[in-house]
Amino acid sequence: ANGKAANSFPKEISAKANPEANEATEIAGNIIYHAKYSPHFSPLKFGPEQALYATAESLRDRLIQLWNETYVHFNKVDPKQTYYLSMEYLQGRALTNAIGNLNLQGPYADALRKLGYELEEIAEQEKDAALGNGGLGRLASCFLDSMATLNLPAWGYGLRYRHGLFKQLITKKGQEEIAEDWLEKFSPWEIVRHDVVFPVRFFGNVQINPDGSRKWVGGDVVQALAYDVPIPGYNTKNTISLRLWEAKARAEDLDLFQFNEGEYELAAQLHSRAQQICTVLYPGDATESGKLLRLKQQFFLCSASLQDIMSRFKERSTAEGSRKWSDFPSKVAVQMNDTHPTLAIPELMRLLMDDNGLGWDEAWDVTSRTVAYTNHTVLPEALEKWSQSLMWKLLPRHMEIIEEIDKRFVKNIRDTRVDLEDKISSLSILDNNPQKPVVRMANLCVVSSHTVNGVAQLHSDILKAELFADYVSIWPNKFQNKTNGITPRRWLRFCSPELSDIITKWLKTDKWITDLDLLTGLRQFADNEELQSEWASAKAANKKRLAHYIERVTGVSIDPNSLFDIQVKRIHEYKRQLMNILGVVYRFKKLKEMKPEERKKTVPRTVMIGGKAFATYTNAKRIVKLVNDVGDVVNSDPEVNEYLKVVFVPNYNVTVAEILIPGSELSQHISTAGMEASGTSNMKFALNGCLIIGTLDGANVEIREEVGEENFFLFGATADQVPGLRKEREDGLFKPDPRFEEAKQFVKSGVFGSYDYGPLLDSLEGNTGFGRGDYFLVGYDFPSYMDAQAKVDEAYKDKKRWLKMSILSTAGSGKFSSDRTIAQYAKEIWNIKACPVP
Ligand code: GPQ
Repeated sequence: ANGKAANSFPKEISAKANPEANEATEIAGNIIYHAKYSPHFSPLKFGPEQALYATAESLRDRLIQLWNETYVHFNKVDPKQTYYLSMEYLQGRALTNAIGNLNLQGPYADALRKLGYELEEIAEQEKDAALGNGGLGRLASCFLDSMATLNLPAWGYGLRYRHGLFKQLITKKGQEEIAEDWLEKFSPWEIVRHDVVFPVRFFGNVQINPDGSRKWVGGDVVQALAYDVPIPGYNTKNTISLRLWEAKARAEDLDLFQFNEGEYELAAQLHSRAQQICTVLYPGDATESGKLLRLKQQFFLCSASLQDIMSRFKERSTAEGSRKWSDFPSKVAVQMNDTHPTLAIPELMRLLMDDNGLGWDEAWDVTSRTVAYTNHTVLPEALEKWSQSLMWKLLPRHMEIIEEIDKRFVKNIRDTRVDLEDKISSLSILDNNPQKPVVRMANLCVVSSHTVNGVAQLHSDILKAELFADYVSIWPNKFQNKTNGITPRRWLRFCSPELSDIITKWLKTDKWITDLDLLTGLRQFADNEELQSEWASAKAANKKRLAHYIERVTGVSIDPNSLFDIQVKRIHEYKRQLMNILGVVYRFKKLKEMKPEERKKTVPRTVMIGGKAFATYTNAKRIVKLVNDVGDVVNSDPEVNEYLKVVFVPNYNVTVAEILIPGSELSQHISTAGMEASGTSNMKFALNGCLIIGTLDGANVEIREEVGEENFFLFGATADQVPGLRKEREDGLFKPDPRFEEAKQFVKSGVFGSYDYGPLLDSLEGNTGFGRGDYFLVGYDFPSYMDAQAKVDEAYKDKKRWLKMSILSTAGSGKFSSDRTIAQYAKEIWNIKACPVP
């Protein structure tokens, strides 16, 4: 609080009674109204937390108004509408974003000041909505922002997990996970729709009716209840919806008889089973019960969403008169975010046939013209395969339908493509391997969708050349690329207002916020000294803010004049945080060996690494531990710590990203080529004038093309070299670089403590014993990585050159707006048009 009236309840402000009433006064009055009449806390107190909820509710009033207007307008125009089905959304905080999208920063800041608070301070009270794991979930959230901003008739569907992504604690043991609870108090952003409830069945059996039709009966029925999160577009009235389903048992599912017998757990069995469905994001699926729960979640999302979509279609049909199911694909597009919502396919078939009386051919035609699939990975372990027996148990009718889809597909290939005979076993949906019969979800998606897309050009090319090559020969026009994007509102305008204002000043317009290609207009000023000095001071301010944050959360003080080098993303061996930290270890060793006057000539660096490791991913956790151990030793070394600091940034999430990215100067996107489908943080960093050191992987390829190769620190093997290099390695032909050996040896020597890094380092060795023979080619790429790092140091010494590269990086980032991505989906996959609220 700014020392004024904070914490005690302010006097009521009435806009009417005040002749000087302006927007800020009105907002302040509204905030107080909510604090008083939508109370969530004991009366009389108005601390920062009370202020946050009341402020959010005052905004929610506006959002509900806009949401209603949008809904009424869509209903009236009845355009074709897209439904984005995703098991994950990484929304982050909503307050600053909503205020910014509605362009109310000034009035809200003034209003809160009247009440004794700074807007930033209030915004910081909000918890992240972390209903996702990483890139895939954040992409879905950026897409929603763009859909609303482009006035597209589109909605998101997801699950209302009680516990989102775990909170990461760093202790002596390394990473520890604790449950996060974004709904601990409540979320001011969701609106429960008590009238939107659908039954979702699990288990049971298939009943065959006298007329031969089939019906799924019995089993457990759980209610899906809708919660809507309003998604405002930027500078438009259009406000769309993220509809999150919550699982609820019915009252009659509580067995009162058993309860009165004292059998409380038994009595509430169905209640607790229903409750489990939305309890946690991505439950561990190593066990059978974990697998079952995850499959239930997936089906729950698909069934509830499709029932909702179909009932809206029917409602609008009645309004219009007669409309047939064959019109469904001209009114509805369903996008599946990876294979997680694949069950939408058999569920739509089932609802059309069993509940609405369509025949197979008609239902298939409707379904396959409605659904499209986005692939986000080529890693075999991430391609979903569900056990057939589990599926038969949980979803018997869907398994019948999947078998029939597969049977017809295989017959069609046999009849028309003799050349593919020996490919049938890999093309088919069911893998009937007697050891472990499974359903291959990606195959079901490809066979059933009208369009399949990858998420960066290189990734889409690999999909066509490898993973889906034989399908391409069957359906050459089914496959597309849609390079990912990020919303420039959250990832530049709101997270770095300083840099945004400079851009607006030099471009003489703020239109770049919705037309990001305008950033190319900065190129002509890249050498301009005035711009460079403004640019440098905005960066310096962001670096200072970042340094404060790091000091606050880790206790490590870092030098804002050092080069800020950041790698933040999920911890995964293919992303190669291990290469980064081994590079740091080598740098540390060399600094130790230098004479003091030699050290003075080096470029001081602060290396920040952050990210969460999946709870059961042992090697990823060892990497987290190593980064922390290296940091402890380096940061407390009086000879070296002026020139090198190493910080593990705990609990990386959307909000932390909003602090790190604006303050970054170099960021690392160093995955083994061919393994990162796209990456999206690379785009956020580049947009914020941060230079990239990276491989030719995912969207790095396109970023380098856009910003210019002289502004990108490239190294490493290319995707097409990787298989050959792995083979060479297996054949014992790999000669390790001495720097690589030295770095590993240094870790083994115990300088960084007594933790046993043996198993982690062994994963980088040959093809026998431990590990996978350096499957990720850390050893192969290490020397070129170190050479590229040396070039970074050289470039940083020349401040003007670095600033120019930084400006050109931002100037070349226009392509990576999610507005561009979504406009392409709308035109080339969904066939939908903007529907702006007048
Ligand atoms: N991605 Cl399959 C995820 O974050 N989770 C997943 O389950 C899968 C993919 C990422 C992918 O690794 C990144 O390269 C992409 O940039 C991101 O999806 C969005 O497409």
